[in-house]
Amino acid sequence: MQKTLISGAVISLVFAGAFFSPFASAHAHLRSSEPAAKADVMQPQTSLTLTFTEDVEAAFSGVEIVDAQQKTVASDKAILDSKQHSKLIVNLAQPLATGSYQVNWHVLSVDGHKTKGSYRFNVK
Ligand SMILES: [Cu+2]
Repeated sequence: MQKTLISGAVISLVFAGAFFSPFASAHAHLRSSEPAAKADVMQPQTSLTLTFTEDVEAAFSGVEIVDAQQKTVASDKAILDSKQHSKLIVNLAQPLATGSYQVNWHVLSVDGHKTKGSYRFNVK
């Protein structure tokens, strides 16, 4: 009886490890963005998309856009793409004026890990 319980517990641990370990090291890093990092954008920009390596929780994730004068650009709260939960969409209040912008993002991955980063792009 005792032996059965212990081996049951060991088997459960092995299964739990096999199930969780692929996710444990897989934090949500920025895979790509639109506009892309360091891009020079010509067309009017009314939204930004950020695609991560893992699905993220929109409620605990955010994107801030600041201009060259360190002023925050007015935007809606980042929302998840309805079909792709690794993609955040930020709609801007107005198209971006010519200039240099920095995007500061922070996300909570569905595995419970927080990551953050930033990148820049230019509107020509
Ligand atoms: Cu993680």
